[in-house]
Amino acid sequence: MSDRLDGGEALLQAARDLGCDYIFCSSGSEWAPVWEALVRQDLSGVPGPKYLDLTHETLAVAMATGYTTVTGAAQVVLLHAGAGLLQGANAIHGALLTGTPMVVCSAESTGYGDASGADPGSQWYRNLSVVGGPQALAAPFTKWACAANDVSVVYGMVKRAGELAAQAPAGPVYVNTPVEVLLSRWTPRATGPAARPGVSVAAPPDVETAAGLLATARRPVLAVESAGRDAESFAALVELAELLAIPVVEPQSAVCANFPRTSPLHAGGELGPLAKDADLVILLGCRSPWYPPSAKAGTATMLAIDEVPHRPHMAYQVLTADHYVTGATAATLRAITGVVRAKGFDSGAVEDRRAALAQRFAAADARRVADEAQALSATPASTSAATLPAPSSSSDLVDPIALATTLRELIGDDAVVIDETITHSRVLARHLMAATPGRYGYVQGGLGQGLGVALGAKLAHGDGKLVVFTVGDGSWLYNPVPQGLMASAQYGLPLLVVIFNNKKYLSMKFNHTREYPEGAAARTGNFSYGVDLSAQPDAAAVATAAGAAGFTVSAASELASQLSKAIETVRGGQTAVVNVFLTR
Ligand SMILES: Cc1ncc(C[n+]2csc(CCOP(=O)(O)OP(=O)(O)O)c2C)c(N)n1
Ligand SMILES: [Mg+2]
Repeated sequence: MSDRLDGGEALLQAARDLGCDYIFCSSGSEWAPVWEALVRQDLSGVPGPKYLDLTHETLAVAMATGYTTVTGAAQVVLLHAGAGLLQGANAIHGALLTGTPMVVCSAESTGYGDASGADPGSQWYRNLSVVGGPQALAAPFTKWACAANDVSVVYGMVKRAGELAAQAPAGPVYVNTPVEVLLSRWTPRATGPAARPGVSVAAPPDVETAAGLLATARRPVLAVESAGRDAESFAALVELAELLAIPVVEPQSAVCANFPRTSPLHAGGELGPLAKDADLVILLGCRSPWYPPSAKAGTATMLAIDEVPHRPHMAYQVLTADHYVTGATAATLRAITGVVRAKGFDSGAVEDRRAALAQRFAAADARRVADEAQALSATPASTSAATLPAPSSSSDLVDPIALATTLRELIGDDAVVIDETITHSRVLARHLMAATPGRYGYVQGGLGQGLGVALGAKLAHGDGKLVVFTVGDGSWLYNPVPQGLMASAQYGLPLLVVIFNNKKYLSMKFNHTREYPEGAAARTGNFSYGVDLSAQPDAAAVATAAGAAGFTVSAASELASQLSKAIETVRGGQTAVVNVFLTR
């Protein structure tokens, strides 16, 4: 046996030169050459990516998404053939929606065992081939997909793929690295660290236009979905909004904390009512401001500020923009703020607006506090050991607002919340009151990714940071739960999982009734089709069987004490799954 270098080494060298911290792998028979290269890396002590064996493709891809969401740096994901790629497709599509850069590789065979040289194994001939190659499968849900058809191009193609993934709009790319290619001898040439992506800078005339519109607007409103993913952009938005007293809306389509919910300038989650009376609407990293898409509210001038306003992955998008300012968010906002400061503005009008917005915020916040008090009034703060909890009935189940509020109070300001709830997501966003970048992130795309995203975020944050995963009972069932809990234990990634359990797909019931308000189901109350989850397994028991700690809250009186115990468990290093039964 010789230790000659092959395609596996070329792939690993590309990952090293891309600065990857991790390789997230869901195993397949094509990856022995990479495992060989990793063993050589261990033996030589050469610094390079660490390797994680993950037992489901959704988990592998979603962990990469969670990790990169925190660090910003693209990672490599290895899946198996077309089959593993298809199983990972849901999460790769999610990465495309979130703009998460990553390099996904899987393989095919080029010789099917008839070619001279290494034997790929009969499974590639019998079971694994895909007409058109796996890159054809990957193309619709990646930024770019291609095959490395010769070992001499593996290194260059994977490295360029990583650079391409990081360029705006950032997203997943796919490289097919055939088995025979990975097994071929490789002679390294021209290797070296990859370059960081450049920063796109908005054109000065566009910045001037934007600054002019902002400085003269009487009733501006700004909508933001994702700009706060980057802490610098979050800070730059706060500076601009505070300078001009601009109300900031985080619509339902917002996917992360973008602006402090505690700020008097935070104007909630409904753009329509404010836009209707506005003279200027600013869309900041806001890809879908209206629904229906063409139903723009009001007659305001529309100013879109975004690094890539037209999302190439969207089949249909109506921004209704009058002006585009295209450039990296933080730098663009700072440039606009600079021009506004230099040119001046009507500070009297701005101060009047600031006072009015503060009043509006105080009223909205008083309503929030009242809603919380009412929800919590059904939830005694604690139960003494001597008092047995009353048998649960629907009346003493937990109100979702009480759960969101109690969670906020118990997890502390530093914790991170990854959310995959559906009908409860607005409740959570409103009551979590995220005030800092990274505090809150919503999982985008199909269900089942959240556990992986949360584990990836925990991997990036390391010990000391509490990572909370909030999830609906239906969404939890879409997650690879045993596989995720296995990874949590194996790699020391404890999470607090909180299941918002209404024993149903409530969102499906809402859809059904919206479409058939007077239909047979609405008339009879028979929602046994597509909604009912009463047969779901006991989530706490499943968690316990998989090595986590399981908690069940079926009465409001138990909520705070069980959540506290669960948080202690997580701080002690073990994942805790808290299954909370809700009133709705
Ligand atoms: C992969 C995938 N399959 C199916 C769906 C459709 N879907 C959207 S929401 C939902 C139900 C979610 O149920 P749950 O998490 O309990 O939330 P609730 O509706 O009760 O608030 C389903 C099945 C989806 N979004 N993704
Ligand atoms: Mg549900």
